[in-house]
Amino acid sequence: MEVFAAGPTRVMGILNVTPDSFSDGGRWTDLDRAVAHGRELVAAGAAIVDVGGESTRPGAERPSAAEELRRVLPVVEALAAEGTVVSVDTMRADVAAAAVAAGAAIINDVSGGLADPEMLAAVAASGAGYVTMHWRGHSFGMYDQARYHDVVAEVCAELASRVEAALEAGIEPASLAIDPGFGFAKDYSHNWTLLAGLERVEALGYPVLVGVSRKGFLGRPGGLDARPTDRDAATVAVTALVAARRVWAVRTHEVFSQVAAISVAERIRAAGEQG
Ligand code: PMM
Repeated sequence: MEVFAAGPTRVMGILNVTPDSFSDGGRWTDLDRAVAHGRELVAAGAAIVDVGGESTRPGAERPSAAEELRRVLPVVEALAAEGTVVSVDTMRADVAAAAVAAGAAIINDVSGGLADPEMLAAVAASGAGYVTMHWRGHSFGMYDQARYHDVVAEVCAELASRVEAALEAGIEPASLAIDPGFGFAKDYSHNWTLLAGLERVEALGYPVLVGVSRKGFLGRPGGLDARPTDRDAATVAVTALVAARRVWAVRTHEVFSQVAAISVAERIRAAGEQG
């Protein structure tokens, strides 16, 4: 799949059409404003816009499938009609199938197919790309699951088994990307250890998506980051470091600075290659 091809790191811009996401909940629930924000993400350099209708914030209540569809589909339709590559952040097979029919190119499933037994078959039948993320359970109580002997080894093993399940369901290897799931059933030190061990996630052999944008573990010690947007600078720092490794994509709220960070990494690479 073209969108998963090797090359410089891409930016996946986040468009949460939810009333309750942790950093942008409630901002883009109106259709016109959501579509306008999607266009802003593209204008800032996002290669993909990730539309989500369910918050995964710890303790968030799940919307019904009908409500999720109501939030997501019109936005997907409008952006895809303009030629934007749209991914849809959903754990539901019905939402995935309807989103692809509305023009989405990728299904971004934070549960890796674990939340809905029909998901992998639905994605395979749709022909869409699939991002499978490391996940151990719904947000309610997910920190009880943050227990590891070796977080990198266990995340890699669990991701590999989700890849296996996706392939068995008929998803093409070239249509798959993987994501270690920063912040999902991971505590502060697990997230940093995973970033330090990203090479081992890459060694699974699939494009890697990194989603750290504004997450709590990026906060500065001493409570200096009162608001999630205060973590944008740390998010850019992570983007620069992982872009130097050419991970497939970073999923971020703020796009413009990530594009700059990726451009810096690419110019250093080019200069090094010239000798
Ligand atoms: N994080 C969130 C939601 N969806 N999808 C992927 N693939 N990876 C992530 O890390 C991820 C995700 C939670 O963040 P948000 O509420 O700001 O969207």
